[in-house]
Parts: sequence; C-alpha cells; structure tokens
Amino acid sequence: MTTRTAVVTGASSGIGAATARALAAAGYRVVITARRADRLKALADEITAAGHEAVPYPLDVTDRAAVDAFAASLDDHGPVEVLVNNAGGALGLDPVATADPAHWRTMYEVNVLGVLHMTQALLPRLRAAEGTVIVVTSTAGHGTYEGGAGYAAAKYGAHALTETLRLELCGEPVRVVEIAPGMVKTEEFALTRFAGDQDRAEAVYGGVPDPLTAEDVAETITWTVTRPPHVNIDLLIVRPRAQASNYKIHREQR
Ligand code: NJP
Repeated sequence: MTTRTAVVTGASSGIGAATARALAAAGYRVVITARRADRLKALADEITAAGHEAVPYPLDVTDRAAVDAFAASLDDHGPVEVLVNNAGGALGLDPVATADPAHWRTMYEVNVLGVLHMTQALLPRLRAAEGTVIVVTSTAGHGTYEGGAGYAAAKYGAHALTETLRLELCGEPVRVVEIAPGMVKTEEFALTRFAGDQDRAEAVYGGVPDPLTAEDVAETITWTVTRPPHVNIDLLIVRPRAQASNYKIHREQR
C-alpha cells in the first residue's frame, strides 16, 4: 500500500496538533507545519513514538517564498492527498471605531492569504492525488458580533475563498471542505486574541459546561477526509451544545 500524505498547517498547537494526531492514526503520513520548530519536533516525536509517520517543517504561511520552497521540498513525498489549512486566529476584540488596523492586516494575511498561498502551492499535487482541501474557518465567517469585525472579515474571506474554489474545481478530482467551528477551548486561541492576558482568555469559556475540544474538531476533519472520494462535505458548522449561536451561549453560575 502506498503511503498517503496529509499536510497540516498550524500544527504546533490546538486543532492543528489534534488533527495531525488524528490523521496519523487514520494512516496518513503527516507533514506538520507552523512557525515554532520546537513544538513541531515534539509533536513529530510523539506521533512517531506511537508508530505513525510525521515530518516537521517550520513554515510561516504568510511568507509566499517559504511556502513555495516548502511545496518544492515535498518532491520527496510524492502526491499530497490532504491539505488542512488550519493556521489562523484572532487578534483583539475591539470595536470598529477603535480597532488596530495592524491586527486586521495580520488576521487577513494568516487567515486568508495563508490559505491562498498553501492552496495554490499544493494544488498540482492535490490534483495528482485526487485530494482534499480542508479550510478551517469559523462561525465568525458566517455571522459577526460586536468586537469581532476584523476576525469575521478575515474568516468571511476564507469562507468566500473556499466556496469559490469548490465552484472552480467542479469537474476535477479535488474535494473542497470547509469546517467552521464555534467555541473550541484550546490552549492558545483566546490567549493570542488577548495578547497573553490569561484572565480575559479564561473568561471566554467562563461557566460554559463543555466547550468543544481540539480533538472534537480533529475528529470532524478526519471524518470528512475519510468519506468515499465522490462525497464532498461542503461545510460543517460545529458548535458545542451549550452554544446555539455566536450570541446564545449557556453559562452556568459558579
Ligand atoms: O488556535 P491556536 P486553534 N504561519 O492558537 C499557527 C480557528 N478557530 O487551534 O506558527 C503558520 O491554538 C500557530 O502556530 P505558530 C482558528 O481561527 C478556532 O484554536 O507556531 N502558522 C498555531 O499552531 C484557526 O484557524 C476557534 O505560532 C501560524 C495555530 O496557527 C484554527 O481554528 C474557533 C501562523 C493556531 O493555533 C485553529 O485554532 C473558531 C503563521 N503565520 C475558529 N500564525 C476556537 N479555538 O475557539 C499562526 O471559530 N499559526
């Protein structure tokens, strides 16, 4: 049996790391990328110790030259069956009136242009492998909220890219899947959003009985990838039961 390769971006933490573990367990050789090399190495060692194959590759998805060099390096691995565009995140929760344009630029670069760079660079290999492109967007890409305009604008952009790509590739053997998670309690997402402010980050999940875990989203991604090749799961909105919309969140009194 030939080894199938899956590339996961943003694999140094949270959903990306969990997805790398899940795809490796499903039989993929995972090529794991993010900017922090030490974390990638630790994850690759862990996956290898579990008897699977993982290749760490430090990469900033906003750096097009680096992305192209990464794609060229994949010559050693042959076709790519799966690309999980997961690298992304939010910066700040400020209203439009006072939000920092630099935050907006960074969010657009990673959440939209990062997906564009990776998808363009790997599309020839995905075509050759009858592959699957996954884009991890957000429920913020399907409805905004006060303070969320910069993140929502970026994730709406990622949603538009994904939907357009599916239209453009119709008739070709490449699936295009969007996963839009709601509240997922990961180690770093809220901490990054609030520039390391632990109290603000914790408050995001305050009283919510069971936010989603990174593993929940990873399982969902793995499920879409492992459907028969003619089955394209266009869009999955995945929320915890306690969150009925971006606005309606059940919080228990402490
Ligand atoms: O976030 P976090 P999650 N180039 O912060 C990497 C979306 N989402 O797992 O580069 C390459 O743990 C960064 O690694 P590093 C969210 O928008 C989440 O929760 O080493 N990689 C890290 O591995 C995002 O798209 C929630 O710093 C870059 C990873 O990205 C995805 O789910 C809700 C990079 C971020 O990991 C994963 O989120 C929702 C760059 N330039 C959507 N910049 C949620 N958690 O509630 C960052 O709706 N990374």
